Amino acid sequence: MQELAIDLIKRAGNYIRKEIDHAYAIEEKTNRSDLVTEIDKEVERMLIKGIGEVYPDHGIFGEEGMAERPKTLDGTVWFVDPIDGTMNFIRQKRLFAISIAIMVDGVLMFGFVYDVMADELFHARRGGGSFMNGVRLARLEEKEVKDALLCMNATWVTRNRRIDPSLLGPVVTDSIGCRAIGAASLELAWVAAGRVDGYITMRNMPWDYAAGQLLIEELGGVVGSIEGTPMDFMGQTSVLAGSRTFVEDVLTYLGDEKNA
Ligand code: 2AM
Ligand code: CA
Repeated sequence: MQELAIDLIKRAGNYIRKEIDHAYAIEEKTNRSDLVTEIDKEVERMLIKGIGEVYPDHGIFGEEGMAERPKTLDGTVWFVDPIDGTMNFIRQKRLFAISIAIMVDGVLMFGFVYDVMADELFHARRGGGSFMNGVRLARLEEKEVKDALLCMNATWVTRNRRIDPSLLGPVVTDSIGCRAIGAASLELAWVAAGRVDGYITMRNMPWDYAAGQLLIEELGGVVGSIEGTPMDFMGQTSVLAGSRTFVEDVLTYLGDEKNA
């Protein structure tokens, strides 16, 4: 499965790099910041076809819905995001990723995040560690918020529909800085690589976070919801990711604020 996933990702990466400078159709999905292009759809079709040829009985959750989604997580299921960070793909032509995770009977077994333009492939295998371009990544450093470089979109500290904007403000204030990439899978991969120390978002789907989650867990880190609950992989969720120390510290901030 790992060999197939990496082969498909590399082929899809070549295709994206070839098409990125050509004209392509862009559509809005739920709102004007939620975009899909014909490249996203074609890459998802390529990935689904490639998986289906070798494993016709595996389920596939693809973001763009090019295959019928499974009803449950029984058996082997693949979470596929053909382009995570479509806005970056369109506007910046960099900092977007192909994200694939493989789950067996509800347990994440493999995760792949491929930064297409940087040619950086992050991969993890349950019990086998996490790697970037084949080089093993180090365990996450345990860091409290005050020593952490955060990764979070400014959306969540301004007026928004999902969280009181005053809750995460103190976390940003006390941290050593705040960055945002705009591609969740890559933000999680950067936590795994120690380039940032934590990632927070209020709005992610399993194909955004599943691969990155395994990358982080294999390095001793924690990925859960902002309420401190485990992921359920069946719908939209918040994500709080980092070393155990970081995650527990953020939960303390949120608890203190809620109880104040
Ligand atoms: P996408 O580019 O694959 O849509 C942007 O901050 C991050 O959030 C990206 O990883 C983006 O993935 C994801 N995202 C954007 N809109 C979303 C939505 N409505 N639900 C879940 N994730 C979303
Ligand atoms: Ca996508």
